[in-house]
Amino acid sequence: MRVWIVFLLCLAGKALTAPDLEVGTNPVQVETGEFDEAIEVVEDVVAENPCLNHHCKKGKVCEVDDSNTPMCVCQDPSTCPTSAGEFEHVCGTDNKTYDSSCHFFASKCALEGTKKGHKLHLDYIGPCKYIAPCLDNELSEFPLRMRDWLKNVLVTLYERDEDHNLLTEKQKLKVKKIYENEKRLQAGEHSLDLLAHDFEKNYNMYIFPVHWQFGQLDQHPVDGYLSHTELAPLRAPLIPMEHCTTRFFEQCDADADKYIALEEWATCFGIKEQDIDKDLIF
Ligand SMILES: *[C@@H]1O[C@H](CO)[C@@H](O)[C@H](O)[C@H]1NC(C)=O
Ligand SMILES: [Ca+2]
Ligand SMILES: [Ca+2]
Repeated sequence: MRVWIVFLLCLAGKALTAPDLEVGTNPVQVETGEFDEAIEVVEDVVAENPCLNHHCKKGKVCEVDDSNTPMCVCQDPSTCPTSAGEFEHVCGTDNKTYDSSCHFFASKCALEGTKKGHKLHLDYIGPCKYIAPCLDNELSEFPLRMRDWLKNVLVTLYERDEDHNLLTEKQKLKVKKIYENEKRLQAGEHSLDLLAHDFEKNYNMYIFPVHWQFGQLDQHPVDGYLSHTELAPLRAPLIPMEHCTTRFFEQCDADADKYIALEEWATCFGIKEQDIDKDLIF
């Protein structure tokens, strides 16, 4: 549970820059930008080195052609920084271990245009390992823990906020209500029975946290849908710890169009249809 909180604080991004946070060392070091495969920003600035302001997406590097025009070409994996240890390894959806995410994206780039390359994604952080199948009863436990965790993360961000701007003013108002509610289940190890009971009794406290997490992930682009890439910052560190992660998010995509819509997401977390509200994402 503690590890979950640590990496969500990283997801929230700015948290790590706050010097007095006791979040401990984070073994996964996930940044929200880490999995952005799709962003390619090109700026037209005349500079001495045309590559200076030419950004390439992950797996590519800038080179100039004969006419001094910058372009993005696949990075040679051997030019990736040598990884410092196992914790930098990543496992691809091909169940192959890559030395680092740099090696992974460079290898994926080399497959660009092929069906294999299209299907290849970064699956999780750490070397590939055996992941036990997720049983039905375990699958139903997953959202219980995750919801509780999301609520606790928001409360933690709220408590530590002061002037770190971890949350916007509007978000703070929402979390304040949860934080000040005396009936709130305090953070800690709770039995699944208690978590289920609390969800029933204090259902309203869970609505905002579920929406908030969706908004944190739905960034590239902000369109009310989560792509595989947008989900990756949450999924990738979670899979090695929670073996139901993959199955959970697969079944969240109820219409199997490869995107998780807000309605699908909220339903997955047990939010009732009438409480799903895109205006709660801000
Ligand atoms: C993936 O690779 C790991 C380690 O090599 C192995 O233990 C595991 O069984 C593999 N999983 C699948 C689904 O093939
Ligand atoms: Ca999106
Ligand atoms: Ca869908």
